[in-house]
Amino acid sequence: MPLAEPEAPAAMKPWDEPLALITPEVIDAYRRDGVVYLSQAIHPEWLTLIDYGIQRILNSGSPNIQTFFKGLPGEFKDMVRHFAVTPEFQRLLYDSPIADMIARLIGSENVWLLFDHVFVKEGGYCRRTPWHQDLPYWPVAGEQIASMWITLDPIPKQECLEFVPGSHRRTIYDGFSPADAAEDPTKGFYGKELPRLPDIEQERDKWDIVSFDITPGDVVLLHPGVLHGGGHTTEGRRRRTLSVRLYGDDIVFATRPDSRPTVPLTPGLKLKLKPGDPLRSPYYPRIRPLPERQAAAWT
Ligand SMILES: O=C(O)CCC(=O)C(=O)O
Repeated sequence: MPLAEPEAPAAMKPWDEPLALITPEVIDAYRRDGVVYLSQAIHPEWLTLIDYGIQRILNSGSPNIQTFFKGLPGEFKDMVRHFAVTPEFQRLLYDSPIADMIARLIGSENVWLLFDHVFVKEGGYCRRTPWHQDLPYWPVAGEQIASMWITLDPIPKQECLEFVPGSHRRTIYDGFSPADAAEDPTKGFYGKELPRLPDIEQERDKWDIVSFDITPGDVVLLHPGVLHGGGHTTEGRRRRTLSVRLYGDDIVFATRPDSRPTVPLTPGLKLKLKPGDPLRSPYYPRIRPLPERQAAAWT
């Protein structure tokens, strides 16, 4: 009987050597622009895990599932901080190369999870995620921080998250107010202490806006100070996205205006930390170096 031809080795993909993607050029671009796109950086196995995690959260009745534009055409779901109750996200963060990639990007040996954030746009047309920066919502200051934006579905650049490169080094504006965003996407989250967001969508030609065609496995790394907003999805399209927000050694606790709590809620945190303290709290689990009990689980 003739012997079967040996199978040709599968071609290498960027996700086979994910740390090699974080080149000095990528690190420089991140510092300069606050946004970097990486093609085919995350292995499909990790995408499957994210999918299972998102399904678990959607089925859970969690109080941390919010509906943006609730009751209006184009509403969509936003879910924050499910790491502690989502074993899939624990495996993802502890075992995948995501934290190592961000550690290299931000230049920190230690890495903590600020929170996981899921956006699900499905069931037909879903509205834009309003333009904003993440920084005003978060009680943090420092440089060593990044989110990895991972979308499970193929999407064209006009439906992707959009960015204004370099805006993380300019004004930090107030956030938008989710409850008022349908009427006025620039109405302030806090109100008066921070400058009001510009209406980027109404004057797009005045802004340098970038976005990317996404094939599953592609990711975008974004700085929380960069202006960004998500394109609306069209009929028949589905967009399931996980943003993981990780930070390193130089990130400290910082206060925000008292008029509203920061996002996601961290009751008690400001009684324990004062401005300038390293951001250490059970709200923010250590991811790297791998905690001992996680390493032991592999023995
Ligand atoms: O995916 C989106 O529409 C919003 C994502 C976002 O704002 C973020 O990851 O910070």
